Amino acid sequence: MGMMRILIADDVASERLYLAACLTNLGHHVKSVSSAAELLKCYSAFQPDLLLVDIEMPQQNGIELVHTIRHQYPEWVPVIFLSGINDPHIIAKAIDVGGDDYLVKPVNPIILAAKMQAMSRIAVMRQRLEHTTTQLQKVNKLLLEQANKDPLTTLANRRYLDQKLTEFIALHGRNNLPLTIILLDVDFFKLFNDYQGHIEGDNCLKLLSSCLKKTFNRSGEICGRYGGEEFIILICNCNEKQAIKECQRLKNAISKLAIPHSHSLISDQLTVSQGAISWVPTGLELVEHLYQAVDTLLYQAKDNGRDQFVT
Ligand code: GH3
Ligand code: MG
Ligand code: MG
Ligand code: MG
Ligand code: MG
Repeated sequence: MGMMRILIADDVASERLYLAACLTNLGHHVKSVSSAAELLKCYSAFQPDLLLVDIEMPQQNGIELVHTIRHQYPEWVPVIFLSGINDPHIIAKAIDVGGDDYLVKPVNPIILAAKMQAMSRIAVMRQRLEHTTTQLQKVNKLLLEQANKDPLTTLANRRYLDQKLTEFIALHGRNNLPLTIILLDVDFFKLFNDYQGHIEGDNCLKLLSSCLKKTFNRSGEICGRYGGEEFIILICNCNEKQAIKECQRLKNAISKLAIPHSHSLISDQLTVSQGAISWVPTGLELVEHLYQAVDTLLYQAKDNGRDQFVT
């Protein structure tokens, strides 16, 4: 059995001395006080693993004291009541306010030692449970982050985009606000990979992603990786006129990156094509249909010669 920090409250000095002696003998660290008020005063600083509380004390009695503690401190510390009264109703009441056990005085030292063992066992199990819960919460948080993130670019992934788009459709539908979806596809990226290699290709996607993140970092703007070398930007409260500006802004930002592309058929640096749709949702739109619509515009941009956008 491990050492416990035990806090005793009893108004009778001889009782305190007797209990303290028994518990110190068992190897515990003991502090004793003579009233409820005193116990409350040193409670936080002492950080007890166990409370031994006398029921009959002047001013605040033990039951009231434990009632206060159970309401004031969220973390559970085991409480054993001590009393000269062997009355079933008082025992029931003591357990009801949050006591874990009840010993009738005079306390037999062998029984006291056995009770300490039981309490220490429960305390250990409780610590393990708390530890496990904390670990699970951490894992949960990590998994949730991973579930929504594309590992290569650390942008939002398709799953998160779908979820946000569904949310935005409902929200904009309700508020009669325009929503914009931009779909971006890198031009001649297969040729980029073929001539500069896949590693360079990956680096290029990372560069593009951080550029997207910087370009669309205001609230109500979300960019994510739709798949492969295709990215989506969702812009809240954005109509077609504004969407044209956003597409132009993105085109400029990517042109400023000036990523060399030795085998592009239209430029000596990396370019992208974009399709964008802007509309006021009814709230009933299906994500799949919207992607199809914006994809059609993207392919018009490709057909028209790439390095441009179609809205
Ligand atoms: P287009 O202008 O018509 O879009 O031509 P494209 O070559 O970009 O189009 P295509 O769809 O034929 O090729 C896309 C390429 O993107 C093919 C694929 O190897 C590459 N790609 C997709 N995902 C990744 C990735 O994670 N890393 C790298 N390096 N390449 C990728
Ligand atoms: Mg007393
Ligand atoms: Mg593509
Ligand atoms: Mg492409
Ligand atoms: Mg293609």
